[in-house]
Amino acid sequence: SYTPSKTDKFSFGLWTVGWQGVDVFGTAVRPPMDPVHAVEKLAELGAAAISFHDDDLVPDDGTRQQVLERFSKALAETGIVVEMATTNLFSHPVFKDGGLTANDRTVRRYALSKVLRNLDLAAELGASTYVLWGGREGAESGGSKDVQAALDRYKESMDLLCAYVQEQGYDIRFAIEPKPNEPRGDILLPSIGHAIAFINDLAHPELVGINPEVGHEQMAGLNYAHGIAQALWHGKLFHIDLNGQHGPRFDQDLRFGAGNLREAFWTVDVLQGAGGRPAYDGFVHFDYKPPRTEDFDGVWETARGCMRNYLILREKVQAFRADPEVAEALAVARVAELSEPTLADGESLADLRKETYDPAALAERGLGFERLDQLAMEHLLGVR
Ligand code: GLT
Ligand code: MN
Ligand code: MN
Ligand code: MN
Repeated sequence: SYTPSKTDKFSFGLWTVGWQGVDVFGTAVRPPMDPVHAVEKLAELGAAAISFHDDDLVPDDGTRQQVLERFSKALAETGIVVEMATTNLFSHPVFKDGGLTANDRTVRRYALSKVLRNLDLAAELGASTYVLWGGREGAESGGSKDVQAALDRYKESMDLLCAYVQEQGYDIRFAIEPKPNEPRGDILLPSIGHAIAFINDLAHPELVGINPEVGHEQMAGLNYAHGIAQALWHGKLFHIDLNGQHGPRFDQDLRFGAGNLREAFWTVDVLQGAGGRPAYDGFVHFDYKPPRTEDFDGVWETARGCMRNYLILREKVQAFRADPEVAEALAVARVAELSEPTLADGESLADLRKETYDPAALAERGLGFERLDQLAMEHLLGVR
């Protein structure tokens, strides 16, 4: 029953299962993976979609046509769709000071042309989301980057890209992916909140949302479930990158469910529409790295694990929400009361000011949050 099917809308980046294990301290531990093999294997495991960077799929102009033909054939044969695409603006040395916000204007022009080229391919392959992860947009030192100028240039690029998409009539929306640091010492748009604030100052805010990654928020010590709840509140959760992370440290990119399991539970709860809100209905995209210890069997084990953990947690969350004792604990905790406006219809501030309050009595009431949380814990631990 934890076997995924296409209706679960699971999606994987080509660069995830295809990660060769190159890290700061070591070389590749696995050979490159043929994108066609990735598509076939992911289809067999029950995924619905894939995503890619330009350089993952078409690293070489010489073989571009041939690669795209084989790839499209694999998509048609497996029914796997391309739901998202993105640009690699971080690997090549030319991007050592960033792409869209590099100090060097010629680098910025090259970066934008690279995005445009892959955006055309994304549209051709039917992607609905185009992600921008600004891994190299940032700095290691204070004087080297004029942050306000960098934000001007980031905005300039986003405005141009939005206008281009509209001109071409592409059915694509952009999703900015925040990250606090790594590979740059400090990255611009470091958190969900920074990114949303930035989007509100763009020329076409309706075309731009965010693609928050579990580990990236947790690297900054932030609560991912709260973060995506706020993104939903702003109507900005265009896409998600699910993975696992053990608190603030380097970006671990573990499979979903590993690392902070409790936050994974609340994440699925939010995505499923906690408290009767509309659920997230986009693709459930995994962005993780199969650890270097694994051979290809281990790689597919981690892909299976991401989906299986999501399905297990979905079942746990549903059981938690359907549990009558949880309903009672929620009532004691006054959770639904928070949806009641503080001022009733027709009331004015004068009405609440003239009321007499008994703060001492109000302060005496316990809220029973710990019992509620223990119930969640017991669902998660499988004893209820
Ligand atoms: C890279 C990064 C991810 C981004 C990808 C999109 S690439 O692996 O670590 O978090 O989502 O560019
Ligand atoms: Mn990451
Ligand atoms: Mn990511
Ligand atoms: Mn990543």
